[in-house]
Amino acid sequence: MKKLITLIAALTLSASAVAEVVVDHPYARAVPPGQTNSAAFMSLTNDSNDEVALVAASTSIAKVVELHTHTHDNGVMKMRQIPRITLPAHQTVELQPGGLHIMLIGLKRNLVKDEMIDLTLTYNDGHSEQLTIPVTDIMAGMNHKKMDHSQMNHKMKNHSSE
Ligand SMILES: [Cu+2]
Repeated sequence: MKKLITLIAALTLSASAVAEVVVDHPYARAVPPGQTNSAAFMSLTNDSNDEVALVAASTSIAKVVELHTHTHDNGVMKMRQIPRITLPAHQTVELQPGGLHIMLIGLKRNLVKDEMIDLTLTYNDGHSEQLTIPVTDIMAGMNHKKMDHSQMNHKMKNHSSE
């Protein structure tokens, strides 16, 4: 009995030594035939006391997977690759259209709405997590987001000139 308790204690310890990142509502964007790139989104919550960073991702359905962010350059939204997505302790970081995302480059086949694909996330402490995520059609949501952004900028400019 004592041995069993020791074993459970050891297992609990080793689990908490690994970064505790909770993945919520992950999904990949469905793409029409002929389009070779897509992206995956999710929210990542770091439940540990230490900062963790997502440093790599991979999937069997794309040749290359990169971590990306968006920047606004004179009203034009551009994507660029970043080496890591930092997850501060006890905070949630959203990967969403128009912001941080996991870029799936060189799709080996179409991504069809409601299918499931594999995605592996690797963190800076060396541990990785294998996910199975759904494919979702999000085109309408993206257009709405762009409109909201332009209205926000306009209002902010008016304020500063008052
Ligand atoms: Cu991208």
